[in-house]
Amino acid sequence: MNPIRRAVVAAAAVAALAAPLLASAQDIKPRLIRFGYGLNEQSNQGRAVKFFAEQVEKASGGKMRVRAIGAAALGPDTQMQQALIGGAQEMMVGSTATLVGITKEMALWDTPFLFNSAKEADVILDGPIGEKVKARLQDKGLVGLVYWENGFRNLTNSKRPVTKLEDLDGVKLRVMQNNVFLDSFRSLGANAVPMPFSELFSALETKAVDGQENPFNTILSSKFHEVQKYLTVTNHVYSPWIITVSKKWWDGLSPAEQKILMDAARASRDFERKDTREEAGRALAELKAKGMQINELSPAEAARMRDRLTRVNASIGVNVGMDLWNETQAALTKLRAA
Ligand code: TF8
Repeated sequence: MNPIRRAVVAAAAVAALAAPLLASAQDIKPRLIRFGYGLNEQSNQGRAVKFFAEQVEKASGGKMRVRAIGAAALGPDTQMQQALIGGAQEMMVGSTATLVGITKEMALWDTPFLFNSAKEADVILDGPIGEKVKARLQDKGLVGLVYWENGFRNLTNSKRPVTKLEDLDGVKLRVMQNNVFLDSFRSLGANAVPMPFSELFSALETKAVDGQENPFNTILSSKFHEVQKYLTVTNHVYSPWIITVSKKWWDGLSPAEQKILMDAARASRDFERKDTREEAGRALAELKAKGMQINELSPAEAARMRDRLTRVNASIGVNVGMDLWNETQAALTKLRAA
């Protein structure tokens, strides 16, 4: 073999060896991912979006870049959802509760006292029932990747300590734009008003509303303690967040790119839940130190509230479908017996 021919053969051999590597590198194109969320950068949500962005950039060798846009700068959840459906935005994370207008099955997660613990939430959300509900987003133009923890929700207001049901009479309470929440708090006697989260702080500050309900983490990170005096530990519902992707955009990704996003989403879920639970563990003490007056409900009052709230359950079953409802109840019964 002459030297030139030898070099050509050697080069071909190298190329053949490198081929699979090259092919997979070509499967990952330069992409800019606009990832919107509603809380601020310093929140548990902001930290987890940052973690997700880092994972995606690392796994794609810097080709896929995530531009994290927090504090509802791209609009409240419902507006971002529409941008995803239309393909004007790639990704977001937000409450499942704001998706109910798009996918009615999401209302399952709004059921008061559905889960007794975060552990139960993890098992159901990450299991076949959570998958089934998530899959219903597909024909609406969205792809659901994973559930994160928003957390158990608690009540704050600026009027008076809520120690019994009657204390809620006439309290103007902001709720998420979701009928289960609206019905739940109306049935407790509050004057419930739906409002996007992005308008909440100033509504509390100007006393356009007296109160709201959210997990300890959010009460702290959104500085609601500056405009709310009283906090009642109610844990009335476990609220999930969900990462969603524009299906229009997702369908144009290669399997390698989709895998990078899915893997990063799973890793971010584990990071987020751990981080959120750690923060929730100390947030209550911090809120107290910042001047909030905190009370728990007596067992009798908690039972009265629970009774009122669970009256909405029958209508939730009808709305999400009795099969899904019964399957969930059966799974929880089994889980609690284990
Ligand atoms: C609410 C929710 C919000 C989240 C966030 C904007 O009260 O709990 O905190 O949906 O993603 O609106």
